[in-house]
Amino acid sequence: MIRFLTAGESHGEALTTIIDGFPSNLSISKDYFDLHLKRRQMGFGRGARMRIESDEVEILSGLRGGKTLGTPVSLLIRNKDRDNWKDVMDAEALPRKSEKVSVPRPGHADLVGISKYNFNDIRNSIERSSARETAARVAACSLARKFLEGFGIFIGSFVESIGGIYPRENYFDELINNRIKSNFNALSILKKADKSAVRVLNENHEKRIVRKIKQTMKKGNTLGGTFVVVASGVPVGLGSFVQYDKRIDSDIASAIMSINAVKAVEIGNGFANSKKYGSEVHDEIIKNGESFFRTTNHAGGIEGGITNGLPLVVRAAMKPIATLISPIHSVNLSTMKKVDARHERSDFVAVPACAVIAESMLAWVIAKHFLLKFGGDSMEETTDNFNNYKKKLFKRIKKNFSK
Ligand code: EPS
Repeated sequence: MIRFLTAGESHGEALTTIIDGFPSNLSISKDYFDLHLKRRQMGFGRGARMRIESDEVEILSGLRGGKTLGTPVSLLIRNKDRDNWKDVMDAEALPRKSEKVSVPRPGHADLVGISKYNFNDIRNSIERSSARETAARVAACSLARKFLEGFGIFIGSFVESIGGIYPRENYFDELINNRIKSNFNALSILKKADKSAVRVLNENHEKRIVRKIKQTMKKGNTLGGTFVVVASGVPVGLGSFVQYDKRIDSDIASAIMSINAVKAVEIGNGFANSKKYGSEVHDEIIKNGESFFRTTNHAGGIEGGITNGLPLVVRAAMKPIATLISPIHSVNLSTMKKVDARHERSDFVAVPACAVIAESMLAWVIAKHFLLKFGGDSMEETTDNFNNYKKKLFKRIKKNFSK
């Protein structure tokens, strides 16, 4: 079973992660980790922090000569902004008195954090609840992503809407309803989206969104949005219906919902399907040479908690950033009087980054289930297990049901 933990405060020394359980002999380079860290930092509408940071990993353990050893991989990402926060964030010296934060921002973890952990300074909540932590996740999940690529499994994403601005073309519907080509590769979506300042799939849509973000920034407000994550090349049989916690769909929902500010996750055409007839919703089964195929993918690639060989299609919604320059009301905890919520430097929009983080989390979940089914101690053993299954799958079904 693979697992990872992250550690680190937003303005502390660094973020770290320990990743455990990957087989030996998986090739990966520092450049690969850094590429996805860079992709996470993209997107028009981010705050000044993204001009300070240029995230890269320092590989501390678990690799030798560019290959995994099967031992825990540990990675470190330094916070460049740390130099500006030395007095406030020192691990030992007490922060200056004036730095104490006492006005919680509605929608952030400020009030719930100080309530739960019995803090006398909201900064103690802000630091770890910050989405800065997701840089460590993207680094950890890059190992999963690289692992999957070796088996022809690719993951991409695009932003579908920001601030309620959708494209004229319904790309999500195209993925779900139109004939999916068996050689469909999610990397083409990733590459197209990465060319856009807001990770959308067409220029006109990008212009409309950028205009809206600019207007929103002028007003001191923030925006959320929706994005779609796709995984192609996923084999039949990952996940299970035998227990609630073995279903891959529940793992995906949990992993993506765990990303800061994500408030809804939908697999396939989840919400729209609920309004239709069963005959309009379920994806007909067609024999296609030595395999089965579907011409639609309303189920988003999962039936009964198990992958069905079609691309995984997941849509999620991110709420607007909680830190507002033109604030709404809150309470000053020092005076208990009504005040404007405090503003501190933040992003105006982070939906493009959120989509990249969701790609990473999806990679993690797929890799987890892949290794549960095919995992060996080395990449070679894992590959043999996978190839053997793939080669025999259709033949076994045929044999089992032949009279
Ligand atoms: C964040 C607030 C901002 C964001 C940060 C998440 O940071 P700061 O308070 O330093 O301006 O930029 O995101 C990142 C630093 C990052 O790497 O994604 C928050 O409150 O969640």
